[in-house]
Amino acid sequence: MIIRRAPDIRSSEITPESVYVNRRQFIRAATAAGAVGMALGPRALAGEEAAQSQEIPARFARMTSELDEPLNTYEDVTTYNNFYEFGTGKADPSRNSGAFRPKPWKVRIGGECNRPGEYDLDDLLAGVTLEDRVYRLRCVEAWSMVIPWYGFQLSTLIDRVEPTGNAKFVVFTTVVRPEEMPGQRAPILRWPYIEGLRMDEAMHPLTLLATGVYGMDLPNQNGAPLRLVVPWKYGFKGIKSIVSIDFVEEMPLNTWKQQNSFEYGFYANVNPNVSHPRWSQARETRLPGLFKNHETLMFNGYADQVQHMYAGMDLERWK
Ligand SMILES: Nc1nc2c(c(=O)[nH]1)N[C@H]1C(S)=C(S)[C@@H](COP(=O)(O)O)O[C@H]1N2
Ligand SMILES: [Mo]
Repeated sequence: MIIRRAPDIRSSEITPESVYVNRRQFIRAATAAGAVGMALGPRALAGEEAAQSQEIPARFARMTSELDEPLNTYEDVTTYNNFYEFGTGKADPSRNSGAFRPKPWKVRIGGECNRPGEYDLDDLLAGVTLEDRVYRLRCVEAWSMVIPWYGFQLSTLIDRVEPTGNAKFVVFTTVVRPEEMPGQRAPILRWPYIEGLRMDEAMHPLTLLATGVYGMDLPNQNGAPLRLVVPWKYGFKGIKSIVSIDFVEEMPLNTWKQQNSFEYGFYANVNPNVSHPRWSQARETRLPGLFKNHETLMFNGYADQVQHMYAGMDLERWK
């Protein structure tokens, strides 16, 4: 697979000018180390009009990553995407997702839990404190970014719906709307896209449900209105536009394992020592950049926080 930058699109063509200008101011300012993970209080999802005029909040002028690695720009994060429901090219999701309607939105919660049901996203978010979380995103294709997500811990939602003792895994499903998602009109993958986590992974404090990026609502191409972020796993675990969450006893068959079981299995933890069948995972291309300009870290740099969950597992076999 050839990894390259998105085609050269002028920023002014793809973002409202206010965002573009702010972003440039932000780039100039965002060099010093700053606060991460600050709680910001509940924030209602903006209406359609507001979404179009969203501006990068001023706090990002002070905020860089705790990792001492600069944040990728809003433009990077929103124009270089994998979201096959909108096409397989990196620019397809930003170009082809304009007709997608992420509001209103319902999430069905089911399986082994005491409070199953179909919830309005607004009700699920009521009383939840959204916060900024800066994480590295490492795609299995060996490119990476540093992204300031906006969201809340998945554990908060799981606690509310009270899984039973039989719940061993959580399964997430992406919406199916071929009318709004042109990629779904072709059998690129077997729709819907499905992902899963083991219960302890799902409850881990690093595991996020994101509703936004750069403090603003998620653009459609990034998985509006609700997507998963699991920073120590390859990006494909971060399922987008989630419509259902189910608690189950058996390990689910996630989309990429079903598609290419010889490549990665269920876990897909970032591991520089285990190569993809067609390329090494030892290094990565931190965008925007060329070639493999960055060393890939075990568990994407989160080993001290997550490796205990895999103690005793053969990471070569359980990849
Ligand atoms: N439903 C769905 N979720 C998805 C994908 C997809 O094609 N469909 N692509 C995955 C992959 S491979 C990556 S790297 C991340 C990219 O997230 P981003 O576009 O917000 O950077 O989304 C993941 N989630
Ligand atoms: Mo990916």
